[in-house]
Amino acid sequence: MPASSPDPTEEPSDKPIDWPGFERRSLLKILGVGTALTLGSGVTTAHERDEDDGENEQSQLDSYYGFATPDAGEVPEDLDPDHEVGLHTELPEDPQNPSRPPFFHFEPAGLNVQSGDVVQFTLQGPDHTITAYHPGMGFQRRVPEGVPPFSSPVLNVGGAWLYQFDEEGVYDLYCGPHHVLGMNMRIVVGDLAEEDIPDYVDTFEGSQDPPLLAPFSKEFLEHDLNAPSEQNEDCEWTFLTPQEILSAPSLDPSTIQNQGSVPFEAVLGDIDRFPDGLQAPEEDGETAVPTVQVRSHDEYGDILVDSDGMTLYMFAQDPKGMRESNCRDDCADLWLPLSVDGEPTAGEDVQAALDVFEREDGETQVVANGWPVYNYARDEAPGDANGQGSGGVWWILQPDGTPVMPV
Ligand SMILES: [Cu+2]
Repeated sequence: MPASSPDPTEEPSDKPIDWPGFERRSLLKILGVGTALTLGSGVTTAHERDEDDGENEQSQLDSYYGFATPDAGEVPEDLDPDHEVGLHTELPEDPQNPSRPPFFHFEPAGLNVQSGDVVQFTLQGPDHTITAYHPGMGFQRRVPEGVPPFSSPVLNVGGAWLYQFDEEGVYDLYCGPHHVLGMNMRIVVGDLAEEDIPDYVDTFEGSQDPPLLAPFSKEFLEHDLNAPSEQNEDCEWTFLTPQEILSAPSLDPSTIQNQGSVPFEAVLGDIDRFPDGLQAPEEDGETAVPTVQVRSHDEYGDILVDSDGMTLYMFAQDPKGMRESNCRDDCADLWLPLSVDGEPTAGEDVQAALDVFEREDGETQVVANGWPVYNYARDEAPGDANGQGSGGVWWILQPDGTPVMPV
């Protein structure tokens, strides 16, 4: 083989690439990760190549596209972010029966940085972007004059996006996929005097020319998604909106400057609909009524009742302490074994030791003082003890679990 021929084992990627500011390893990594990211980061370098002489080590941070990586652990060292913001997806505790909407949010939701600072946005949940409100994006400008319509690509979980904030002023940002669900944040760049704080128009109508660039009007966001209506009258909650987030007092630019950083929780605290913030509202179940409690009966004094206050009975033909029941089938239709999920709990003044066992029919049955306990189907309300003494074998119980029998 002639010495002048190219080495066939040489990979094409070993050719020198004359793009400034990129470690070759990072560049190759990025070029290999798919269309969306290549669009973001690839255009980054192409764009910067035109404007940058290559001296600036932060030239990887394009003013339109920033710098994206699928792995936050692989952020090039020379980018050295000054701040970090998380992008979160917080589902409600029980998504099948949600007590609040899913919260898609930035953390913190408000941040004060200095001109030239680099902010790293790190994805804790999937499918987010970091995008500026800008006519170029179909919205009215909510970033300083001269700032381009910047945006990250859509990012994966664990990915990161870095952007350098140069121009002083107030930057309102949104996540593309979750914009209409109120995924917004505000970054204040610099120490702004009161008169330098812009008063952004409180709409999200975007450019009116052409009107098609108004995808989400104030009316749509405030009314159709949020206002109580016939469609959502049964809902216990409606989604957050950009208005609610960005007009929250805790995201006032001077508040952000005073505090440096404002957590999402504080923003939620400003929104009346979510007084519990990120916490799920307290369920009644958390102060659950005990399985067995003591109730005062007019005739018999203190007796054991269930969590609804209904009288409990023991069956004299059950073997005490054997964790088994001799009341089956028809008997169990009239004398209802008290069942429980998990362990039975005792109310105040209950002295009987409680236990639970599995019946032959597979149900659980609570035991008090060694006696399996039952409700009586012909008791209708708390205080009824219609089964007392029935057949000479059914007896109500004292707080210590001793049967109440005639002397
Ligand atoms: Cu998002």
